[in-house]
Formats: sequence, structure tokens, C-alpha cells
Amino acid sequence: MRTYNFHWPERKLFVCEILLYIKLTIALHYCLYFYLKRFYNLTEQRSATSSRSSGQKSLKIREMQRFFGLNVTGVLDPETIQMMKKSRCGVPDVSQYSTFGPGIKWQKNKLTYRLENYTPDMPVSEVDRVIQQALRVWANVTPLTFTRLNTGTADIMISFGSKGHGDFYPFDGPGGTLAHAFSPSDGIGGDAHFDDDERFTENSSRGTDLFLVAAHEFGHSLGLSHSKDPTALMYPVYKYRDLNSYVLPQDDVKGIQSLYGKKSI
Ligand SMILES: [Ca+2]
Ligand SMILES: [Ca+2]
Ligand SMILES: [Zn+2]
Ligand SMILES: [Zn+2]
Repeated sequence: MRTYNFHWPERKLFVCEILLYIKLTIALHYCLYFYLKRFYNLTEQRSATSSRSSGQKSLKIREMQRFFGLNVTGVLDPETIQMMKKSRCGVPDVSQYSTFGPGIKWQKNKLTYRLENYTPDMPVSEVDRVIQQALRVWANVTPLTFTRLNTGTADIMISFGSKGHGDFYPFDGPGGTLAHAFSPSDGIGGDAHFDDDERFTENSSRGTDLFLVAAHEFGHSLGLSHSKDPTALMYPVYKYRDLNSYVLPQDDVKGIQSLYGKKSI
């Protein structure tokens, strides 16, 4: 009898742990589903448990693991979960309907940009300067020039917004997607949107560095897709770098020059 008294609490604890485990597994399952749907075009299936659906999911996990250079296991291992948790850009990594390609570029070198609004996180003059610096990263290595407009429609319209902000790609609150941009074309093409549920900063490892995010998004605005090179600016996952000596990585220079050529001297 004494053993019963001793074992009961342990057993309850065990049951609680199992329940918690089930809850966490379900939560993780949903996170994975939305991540793959969003960035790897996982199509919706009626039943999440059907074998066709799990086969496609495993395929998409493999695709993601290959993109990030992880061990390609097709299952949700700790390394893959770690990668999913990182803050990143909202443009898909692999897309069946990809508009990025050698022909997707501006057919002119003189481009215009306009800031439609500002983030409350930083002074207006600082945002202006950071955006200019982020565009200069690309102008430095190509014949492209960027002229600022204060009214009317520019090629690259820049805005800050949260959750639903006027396109079909609502932001997701703090963390997760930080920004997104559209590849070159008329209208929304070239435009860059920043998630104002992030806390934007300048030259700081705290918050989200506006320069790094903007420079990356402008890469998309000019026609670059994501790079698999973890050192590239166009790598989809945000990582803070010391900006005092920032030079555009070689991979990105090669990419942008394949579209617009080198800067003419
Ligand atoms: Ca535009
Ligand atoms: Ca976000
Ligand atoms: Zn991106
Ligand atoms: Zn948007």
C-alpha cells in the first residue's frame, strides 16, 4: 500500500507530460504546415493525415533542408526546427510561379523611389538616410541610379505596415516575416513593404536592423531571388552583421551584375 501512495503522483505527472507532449506536437505540426505552405508552396490538402499529404510534406521538408544545406532527412529534426524559428524575409525560397529570372529586370537604369510613410521606431531623417544607403549598396556595383520622389508614383514605393496592409500578403506580427518586396514590373512591382510590428533599429544587434533588411528587399525589387549562400545578403534568413565595414558579398555582386552589368567608369 505504501508503494501506491508513492507511485500515484508520479503517474499523474507522467500523464501530464504526455498531454503536454501531444499539445506541443500538434502546435509544431501547424507551424511546419504554415511555414512550408508559405515559403515552399505546400498545397493545401483536405486531410492533413492522408498519406499523399504526408508524402508531399516530406518532399517539401527535403526541399527546405536542401535549400538551407541541412541534412536532408525529410523529417522534422531539431536542426530543421531551429531553422524554422529564425526571423526571415517573406518572399518564398522556391516557387513554382517564380517571376525571378534572367529576363525579369528593369528595362532602364534610372530608377525612382519614394517613401510613402515612416516607422515610429526611428527618426524620419535616419530612415531616409538608411534607405538611401541600402539602395547605394546596389548602385555602387551596377549602372543603376536611384532618384527620390516626394510625390506621385515611383518605381520602388516603400512603406511600413502591419498585418493586412493592402496586398495579398498580410504580415504576421512581431518576429517571423520582417519584410517583403516585389520583383521588377509596373504597379506593385519593385515595391518594398516592411512589417512595422518589428522594432527597427540602426547599426544595432538589438531589434531588426533596417539597413540589412532594406538592402535585402531592394535586391528583390531589382530582380534577385534568394541565394543559398549563407554569407550572401540575399540569403532568406535575417542575421545581424557588423555594419561598420559592410561590403556587398561577392555572391550578390555576381547576381546583380548578371542582370545589369558592371558600373561603367
Ligand atoms: Ca512599383
Ligand atoms: Ca513579422
Ligand atoms: Zn528575401
Ligand atoms: Zn506587402
